[in-house]
Amino acid sequence: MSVKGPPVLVGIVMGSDSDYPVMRRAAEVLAELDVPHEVEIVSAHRTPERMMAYGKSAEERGLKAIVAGAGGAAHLPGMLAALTVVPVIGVPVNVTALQGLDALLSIVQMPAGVPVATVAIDNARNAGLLAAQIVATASPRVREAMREKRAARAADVEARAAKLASGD
Ligand code: RP5
Repeated sequence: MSVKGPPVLVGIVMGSDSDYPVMRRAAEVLAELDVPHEVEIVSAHRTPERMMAYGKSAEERGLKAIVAGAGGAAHLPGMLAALTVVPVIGVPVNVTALQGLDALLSIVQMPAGVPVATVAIDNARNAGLLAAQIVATASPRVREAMREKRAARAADVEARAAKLASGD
């Protein structure tokens, strides 16, 4: 008997398992916010058919956002964005001699018409947070979880500021 979980709302994909140490941070923050997500390896140049199938089925599978990470020429986010109207957030991964600058430019410089929201090099956590905010537009529960997370972060900074000011 298979137990059906809640529908997956965010897809996290990456070109290679070598991207996973960076991309896992998107999964971590989505787990913290209790947003159902999946993690897949989908390479634009090594498995183009798999990428096509993933992009074409994203909407009907109910995905509300896709976080796509890749290094080097990094065409995965742009190609997925071309295949679906589900918003795509690209994560440039630092895996080459150019330290992620190649991936950053490749992902951020999409020609007009097919946008890819792009976060900083290796900042998969921000990509996860942005995906959660997209989900939150239709989910008061996730919106509240985001607010709580921001408040906790602000309280943490206040505590550090107070500690510094007290000379401890
Ligand atoms: C890209 O090539 C992947 O996204 C990865 O960042 C990079 C290197 O992949 P591996 O050779 O480590 O599998 O497609």
